[in-house]
Amino acid sequence: MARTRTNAQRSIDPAAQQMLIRADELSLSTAFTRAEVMAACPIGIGSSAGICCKNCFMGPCRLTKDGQVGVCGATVETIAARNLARAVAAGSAAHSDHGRDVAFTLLAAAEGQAQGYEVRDVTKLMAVARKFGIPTDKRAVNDIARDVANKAIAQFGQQTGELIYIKTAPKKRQELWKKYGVVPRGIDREVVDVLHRTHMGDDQEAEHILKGAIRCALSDGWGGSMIATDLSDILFGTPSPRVGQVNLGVLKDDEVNIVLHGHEPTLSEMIVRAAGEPEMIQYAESKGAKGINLAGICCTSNEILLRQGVPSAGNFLHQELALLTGAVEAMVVDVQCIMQALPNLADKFHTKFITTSPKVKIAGGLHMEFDEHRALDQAREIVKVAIDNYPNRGAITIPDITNDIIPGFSQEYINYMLGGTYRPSFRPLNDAIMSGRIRGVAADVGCNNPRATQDKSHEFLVRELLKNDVLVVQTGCGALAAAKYGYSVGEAALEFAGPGLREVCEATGMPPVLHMGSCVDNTRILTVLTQMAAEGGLGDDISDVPAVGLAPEWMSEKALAIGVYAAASGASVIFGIDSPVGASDEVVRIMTETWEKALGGKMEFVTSDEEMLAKTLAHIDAKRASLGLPVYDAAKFGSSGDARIRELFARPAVTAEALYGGD
Ligand code: SF4
Ligand code: MSK
Repeated sequence: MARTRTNAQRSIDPAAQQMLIRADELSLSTAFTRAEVMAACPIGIGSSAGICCKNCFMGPCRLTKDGQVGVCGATVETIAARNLARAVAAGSAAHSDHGRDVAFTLLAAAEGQAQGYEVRDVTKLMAVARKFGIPTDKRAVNDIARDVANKAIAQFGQQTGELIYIKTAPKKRQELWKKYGVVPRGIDREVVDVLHRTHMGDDQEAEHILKGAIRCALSDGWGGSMIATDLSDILFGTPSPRVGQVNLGVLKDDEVNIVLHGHEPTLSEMIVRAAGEPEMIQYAESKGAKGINLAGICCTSNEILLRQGVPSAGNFLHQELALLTGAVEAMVVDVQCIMQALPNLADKFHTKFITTSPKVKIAGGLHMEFDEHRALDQAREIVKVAIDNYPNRGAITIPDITNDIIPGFSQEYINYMLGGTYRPSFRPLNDAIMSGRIRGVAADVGCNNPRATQDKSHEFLVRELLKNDVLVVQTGCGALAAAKYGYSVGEAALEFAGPGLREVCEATGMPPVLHMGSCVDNTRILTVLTQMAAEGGLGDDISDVPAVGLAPEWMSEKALAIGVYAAASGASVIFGIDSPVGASDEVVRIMTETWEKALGGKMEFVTSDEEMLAKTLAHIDAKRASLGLPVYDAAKFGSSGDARIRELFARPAVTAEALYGGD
């Protein structure tokens, strides 16, 4: 297999590099090597080299020259906008369908039909019920939960009006959405609308097509994904910080290793429960193992890491690397981001590759279809398959590398952390930004992409942002990336943060990087930005807050949906890798200038990490200036807090003689 990059160019993660050496020894391919053999098609991407349309069978049409049009006459602008809109619809559909499944599980739990599930967070249930306009007074918890679930389910099929969560956005934002004509009516409707308008012979004006994409993306961010986050919190508990571990070293050489991969927390929560049962542990011991060890990959990992403390074996590009250890008895997958290469690779070892979603079957995998009505029994069956497989284990190679992470910064916890139970509030955060201790906020989120060096952009941006006193919030695989390099613990403030940010972290005890959850939990960031705007001092809309969204290593259509809803919510959004709309200057202009004028947010694609950083800081500083806040000054803060105490203690010890004289 042609090697075009060294392992250090493939990943900056030493654990990944070790496993890539192992893959070479065993002559096994991975996404890292396949990305080198399978050169990206510049026209397929939609870069400046050209663009391709496959929307009808008069084509496919490949437009590579100035002024060229497709057989139907479609222009580069139309095709670029249509391709992006279709990707946004697919991404929104995936997120939102996840939310739908969680809503049905909540309904089944409320009706006593879902084995093992119950309302674990009554406070959150009440808060969501209030948002949904559902009465709570003197009502049984399960009655309220049933109404909440039914109302959430109805959001998918709603045809007219607007989604409930739209009302939770800042007032000014709601007006902007109305004026621009992008208020989502129903979740499924907006996905269908985009698929319809982008069919051959329909919408053929770039800005208008992109309005459809915005409305669809908003139905994800302020609809399906928000339902997924809120209802998961109700069922499994609202996250709060706990110590966890990340990277391949979390796999155990003497225990049954079960790796949980995908996105939905429903079955994985039951597997966590089943694996902790004494009978299961005894059964594992009877097979010669010391116990049962669970580990996650991707966003299923984020879900069970932040609620159950289950360690993470890593982010997106670790899915194959985990199997290469030879130490995984079973990899259990649900939905999204699951590479088809996995069952073949599992076959080279003793690993059982188990698919569980009614929507996801992968040739070569063992399909054990999830049914929420008997989820706990199913979880036990899956755990048993893994245990039975332990004696079949061959040679193993587990990199001895892990890092601590403190996940679990839900919007509720951040509120509590800053103000305490007496006065939960975003005031201290707003004050810190207004004074300049914190320069602004950046969300570093999204995937890995084997076309780039794994984690390199995430690590660079997080490190440099912290140095520049920018508070970083994270979700998805970006969150797991930063944790691998030691950024997601309290101590990171002392080591990496600029002086002002460090002072705030010392005062509040928060890490300078806040892990807020999985991909659907980007909605937590929307909520936090809304609450910051409501708190006062940072304008009255999300677009006023000095904040930027970054997805430097994105690869999925879901990432595009997130980027579009964040931009439409008023954020400045910067994606790395390559631009899927680079073929059309007009579409680039619409997504930056037109969107910024209409909605206060924009979305751009930038390939250089340094440029992403420079643009982020420039945007934050520009927002500070328009709010009339003091110009950020790195030298102004940093002489209080623990740093000051350490400085004092570093002085020569004060002796009794010096204090009281010689007598
Ligand atoms: Fe070609 Fe138009 Fe058909 Fe697209 S819709 S494939 S541009 S003919
Ligand atoms: S899992 S969408 S690779 S972040 Fe959410 Fe990671 Fe991207 Fe999948």
